[in-house]
Amino acid sequence: MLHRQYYVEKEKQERLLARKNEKSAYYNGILQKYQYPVLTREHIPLHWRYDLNTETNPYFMERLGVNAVMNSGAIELDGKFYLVARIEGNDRKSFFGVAESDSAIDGFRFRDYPVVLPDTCPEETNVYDMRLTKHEDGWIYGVFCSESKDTSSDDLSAAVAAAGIVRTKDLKTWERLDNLKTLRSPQQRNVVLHPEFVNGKYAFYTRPMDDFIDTGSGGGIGFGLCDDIRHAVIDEEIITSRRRYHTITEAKNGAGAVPVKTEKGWIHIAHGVRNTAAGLRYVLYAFATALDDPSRVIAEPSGMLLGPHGWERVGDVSNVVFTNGAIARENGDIYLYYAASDTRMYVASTTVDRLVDFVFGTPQDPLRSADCVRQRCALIKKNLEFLEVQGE
Ligand code: M1P
Repeated sequence: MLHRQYYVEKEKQERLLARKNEKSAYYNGILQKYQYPVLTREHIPLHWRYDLNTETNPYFMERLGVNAVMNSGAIELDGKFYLVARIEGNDRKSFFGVAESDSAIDGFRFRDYPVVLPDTCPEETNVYDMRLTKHEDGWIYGVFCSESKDTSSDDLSAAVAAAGIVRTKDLKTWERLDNLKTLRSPQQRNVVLHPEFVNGKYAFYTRPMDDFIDTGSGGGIGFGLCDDIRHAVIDEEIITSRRRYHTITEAKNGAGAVPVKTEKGWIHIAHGVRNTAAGLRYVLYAFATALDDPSRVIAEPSGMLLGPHGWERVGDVSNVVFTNGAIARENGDIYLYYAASDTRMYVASTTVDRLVDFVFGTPQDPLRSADCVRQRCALIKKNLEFLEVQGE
């Protein structure tokens, strides 16, 4: 027999899953944010969390609770929208779950089981943040962070981050490949596989780092090539989008969604991190690289594309927005999935045309207040003159 509370919780969840998303009042002309999260811990099926049998769970307690649903890879397959979410259990361990919907902005439902990755790395303690790349070789690759304890250190929390790689055709059966080896960087996180071959090789955006948290000497988002995806080894990483003093990327940055191919270049949406008195602040930013050389930055608009606002600022790791998935549709629509404060998932929409206009039409960061105010005054002057001409 099922507990009566099961029906109460089930009804609540069905109401949540059926709720239509609405455009938020937030406006910047670049992105349309949506009001409600697309995935939260409340979206996790009840049978993943409760023991439904009243004999073994007479009080209908959550036995294996879920703390957060965040950083999700995203992909469209045969007209359906899929998010491969990072689900963090109450035990702090993360794992992946596939949620699907007929709509890009709401209605996401998890499948009956989470993703069961081939357990090929006995030292691996935690996995998270999968980026999904539909590669021109015909496979869908998932690149994620594979975290292990740093056994060379006496510090209990010392860890090593590496990039794990899986591939699939249907998001159901996953083949695990060797973790990426970067010969010159001891740690890796935020690794993204480029969707096309570059000079006949697989190309990765990397994030060279000396340490688990601090990037140390890592100068920004890296780029490297490898011959064999099943045993991926990158010798040289060159830096694409650089970290810079007194910018949104000063502390660190990292590749986010798989780059979107446009007529003018590859558009990247990444995260930038800076330090504040309240801790690290994560925002999203965009830049473009050349079609014939996806490592060469050709446009870098000033500042952030999206920052944590309102309730997005509040969560387990507050003041964070983070993306590792966007869906660029054939009709030019783009859906950017982002997590707020490492707790829940939101979506914002835009189009290729708007993103290209933002990336190529927005001025660069002049890097100094004096130059920034000159830049702003030039805009104000132009606008005031224009308003006068318009008779306003
Ligand atoms: O807590 C914010 C984010 O921190 C990490 O990103 P980065 O490696 O750039 O610091 C990631 O662990 C990410 O999962 C998390 O959202």
